[in-house]
Amino acid sequence: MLKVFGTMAAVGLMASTAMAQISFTEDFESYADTAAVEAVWTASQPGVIVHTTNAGTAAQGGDKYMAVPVTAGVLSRTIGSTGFVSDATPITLTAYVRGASWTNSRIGLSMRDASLGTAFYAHIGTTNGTVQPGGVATGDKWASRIFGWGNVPSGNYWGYFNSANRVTGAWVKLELICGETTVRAEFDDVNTPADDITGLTANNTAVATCRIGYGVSSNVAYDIDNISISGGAAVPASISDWDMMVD
Ligand SMILES: [Ca+2]
Ligand SMILES: [Ca+2]
Repeated sequence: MLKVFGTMAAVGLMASTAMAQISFTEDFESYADTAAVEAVWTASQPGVIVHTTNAGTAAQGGDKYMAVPVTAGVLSRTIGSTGFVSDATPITLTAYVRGASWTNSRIGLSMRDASLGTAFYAHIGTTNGTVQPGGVATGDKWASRIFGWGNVPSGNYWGYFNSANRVTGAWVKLELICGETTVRAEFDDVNTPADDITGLTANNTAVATCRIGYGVSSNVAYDIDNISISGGAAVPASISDWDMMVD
């Protein structure tokens, strides 16, 4: 059912050039159970990340979500369209997460290239690191990670949301607004400029997939819902064409 909706949305996009290149949302409301989710999403460990109904948690948009246990398993899928990040048309990556407790462990959501991240990805959630750039202890901050932009600090950059400490027992909104030269992190729709990543240069890889989880062992159980990836510029006819445009 969700796939049908996505097709209809794509038709709508084609009718309006002003709309975003990518318009992917997933609230898990249309699925009956975990097996139905896994007919759309690819589970590395089937049955482990569980479709969950818990009426009364609708504050973030619905009462169905995915419960992610302590696991190395992931759910991944294509997002139905592809696009490039640019400063004029950034791609916004959004997830709501909830956990009873948090530790420094790799969890969350990422948007990735067609091969699920070998050349490019952006991620929000938490990380197993304990020190942020500049040597400041992360304490209990949310984390972002970007990989594949030009001029990425250290080639593979972990950022931290400075605006708030991790929250337990409540849904929170994590957002990464990804342009060519600046990636902006927002917590519950509040932007703190200090945690933005600046000075980047163009990437040459299109966003085409997304993934829940990190594929490495995690010691945190959490819930995730209301995923969104939107924005982006049209993908050029070929990467070579794109190189000619930006050089
Ligand atoms: Ca939901
Ligand atoms: Ca920020």
